[in-house]
This record gives sequence, C-alpha cells and structure tokens, in this order.
Amino acid sequence: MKKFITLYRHIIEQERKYPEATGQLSDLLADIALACKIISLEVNRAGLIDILGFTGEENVHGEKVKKLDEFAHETLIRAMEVSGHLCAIASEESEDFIPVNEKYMGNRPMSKYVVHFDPLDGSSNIDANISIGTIFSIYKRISKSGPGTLEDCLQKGSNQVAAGYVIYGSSTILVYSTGEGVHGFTLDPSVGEFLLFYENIKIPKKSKTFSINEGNYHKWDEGLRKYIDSLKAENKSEGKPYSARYVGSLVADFHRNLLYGGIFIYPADTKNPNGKLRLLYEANPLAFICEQAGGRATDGRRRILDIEPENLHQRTPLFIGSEDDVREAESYLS
Ligand code: P6P
Repeated sequence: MKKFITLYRHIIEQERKYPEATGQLSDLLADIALACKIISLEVNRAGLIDILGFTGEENVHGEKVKKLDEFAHETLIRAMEVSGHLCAIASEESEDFIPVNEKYMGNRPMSKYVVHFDPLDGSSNIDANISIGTIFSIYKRISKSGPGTLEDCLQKGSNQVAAGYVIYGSSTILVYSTGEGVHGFTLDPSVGEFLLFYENIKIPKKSKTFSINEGNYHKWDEGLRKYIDSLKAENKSEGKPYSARYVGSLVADFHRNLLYGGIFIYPADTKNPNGKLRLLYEANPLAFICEQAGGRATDGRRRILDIEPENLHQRTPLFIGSEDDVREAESYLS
C-alpha cells in the first residue's frame, strides 16, 4: 500500500531535515502548488468552454478572456507575491523581471527568494489536447534587502535551491526537488491534493529513446546528424535502433524520459544559433531535476547549471536525459 503522503506533508518532511529552515521555502512551494491546481482546472476546462487562444473574446461568464498562458502567469504571481517570501519574479510572459512590492515584504528583514517560471510551456499544443506544463525555479536573493534586482535574477543554475514542473495531461503531475532527490505527485481532483506517487525518481543511465525534431535535420551540425543517424542504425550490441519519441511539448518529453530513460535534444541550428529553449525557466530547472535524478544536462559542451546568464530570456541548446546517451551525443559534436 502506497504511503498516503500529500505534497505539503512531503515538503514539511524535507524542511525538517534543515533545523535552521524558516519554513519560507515550504510556504513558497505550497503557493506554487496552489496556483498550479487553479491552472489545472482552467486548462482542463479550456477544451469545454473554449476559452483558448484569443485575448478579448468573452467566455460563458461574460468575462474578458485571457490567453491561458497569460492566465497562468497572473495566477502564479497572485499566489506567490502576497506570501512575503519573494523579492523578485521572472516570467516567460514578462519582458522585464517583476520586483515584488515592498508592501508584500511582510515584517521579515528581507524576502529572500527569487522565482523564475514558464507559466504554460507548449500552450500552442492545448488545442490538440496534448500535455502542456508549468516549469519553475527558485533561488535565494543576492541583494541584501528591498525589492529584488536584475542581479538577483541572473544567477547560474547551480544556485537553485529548488525547481520543478507540473504537467497538465491525462492527470496533473507535479515533480519537484529541493536538492534531496526528485519526487513525483499526482493531483487527486476529488480532494484537491497532490499525492506522492514516486519518491526519489532516478533516470536510467542509458536508454533506447531519443527526442528531437527531425524536421530540422538539415539545419543541424554535421556531428549531430551523424549521432542521430547512429541511433537509427541497426546495432544490436548497443541496443540500437532507438525509438523516436517527440511530443513537441518539453515537459511531456522530459517527464517520459525521466521515468523511462531517454535523451531530449533541442540543438543550435542554422535557424536558431542558440537553440530555441530558454536557459532560466526551461533548461535550468529541468537540468536541476535531471541531475538530482542521476542524469546529465549540457548545451552539447557545457553543463547547463554552470552557464552564467546574461539576460532573462536568453536561449541555450539543450541535451538532457540519461547520462550515457548525453555523453555519447557530446562525443559526436565538433
Ligand atoms: P519545435 C513548445 O512550443 C516548446 O517551447 C517546447 O515545449 C517544445 O519542446 C519545443 O517548443 C518544440 O519546438 O520547434 O520542435 O516545435
């Protein structure tokens, strides 16, 4: 019989491992989980009352409809900013970072956390009922007090204190890590609780699955073309050919590979010299999770978590998943 552990209970248990913990991080994670429950409701209703896509339409309640990703963005901000634990927020939906207003600082000497998030990655897929997700990343601030600064937001991924994602699919799954392993929860909508389904997730060291958009084949580095060709060639001793699995929704592809093994690649190419995915709120949080689960995440050369960010929305090539597969891919690249 599985242990009946809610997300909040699990977070508190994690916090108890640190006697000096103030409980702020636990509170923040609970706020994010609350926001994602609300987003899950809206995403699952979207197909029914067709609130998808366009700003300015009216929904059945006669309310001005926001795009789902704008809705997710605002829901996350409203859930977190009042906690008094944040000094700054950076979102895929916002050009600049959002310094959290002094009035929410509470009576604490300083609100010590910064959060990055992609509120609804892959939202263009929802019309086809393909899983989409929220990705988040949490840092401690660098500045001493007052509203957060850009410097607080531009930290390398190895400074993360926590990261996670939520997948809105056949069920709503939340996966997170505070540096003590990777843990997965499933939302039970009947009670509104995320229940533990997988503690200490470990990604297989080697896999038989690759995820990449082969439509871009002719835009890739020659070494990458050779690597992908090698995965498709018959080679029984190396367990090849691999299976190709590509949903086109980062959290869905990543989550499947995390559980079953696999390598996900969004490389640089002649059209996207730095790749398509964003460092701060896509690559870094997933790289943190992947390494905590025993996997590897690089840009083809450098460890993702070592990359010093220069701007909030900078892109990076991403090779992430089973360690042996990522290393093999790196060996083919010039
Ligand atoms: P492509 C979705 O738009 C997204 O940002 C990720 O979720 C996904 O992995 C990637 O883009 C898919 O990009 O170019 O293969 O359609």
